[in-house]
Amino acid sequence: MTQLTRRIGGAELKVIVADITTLSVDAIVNAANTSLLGGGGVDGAIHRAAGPELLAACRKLGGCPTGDAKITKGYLLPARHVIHAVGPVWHGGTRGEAEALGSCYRRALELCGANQLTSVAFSAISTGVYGFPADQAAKIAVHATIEALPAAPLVVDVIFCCFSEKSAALHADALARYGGPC
Ligand code: AR6
Repeated sequence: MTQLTRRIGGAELKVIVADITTLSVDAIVNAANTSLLGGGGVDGAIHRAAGPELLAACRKLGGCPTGDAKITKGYLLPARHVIHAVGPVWHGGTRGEAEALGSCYRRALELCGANQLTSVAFSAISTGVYGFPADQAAKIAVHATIEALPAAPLVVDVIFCCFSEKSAALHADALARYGGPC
């Protein structure tokens, strides 16, 4: 179910509640860890749905630093690519967590631009096991994504794919308020 849609420049941004592994988009953005070798949460779900070729491709990438992202094919997923972003572990907010989280969204869009992608769906990076407060993370996700849209000029569809109504409400609120008073 779509919670909110907003057009910004040439792109339509949407907040939905869904299992990201079911989305037919050019790329889904995974919440990975620095090893890129899989794990639980959305990462586990993506690897299960993509099949073992995804892990084989990830092994060749040599890991990924926090705040950065790397791209693979989507294999058995309906999505054509997976962008593996590594969010920060929450340590209270004083260790550059906000900057690292924003960087994940920016790097993911840069990869969309470099690969001529037109549609991308983000998971709510760092808001599960990594413990980033969901309200702050939603604002960072929306702001960093909108500010990085010029890096991906062909992207016309951006989806914030939330796994709960609560997460979707936070993203919808951040998206609705963007550009307005905070
Ligand atoms: N579709 C969409 N969102 C999902 C799905 C799904 N199928 N499953 C979970 N979520 P998390 P993190 C949401 O813990 O906090 C892994 O083990 C979930 O509700 O997956 O960045 C990695 O390997 C939450 O809102 O990622 C890392 O070690 C969001 O996805 C570590 O967890 C992110 O939760 C990364 O932790």
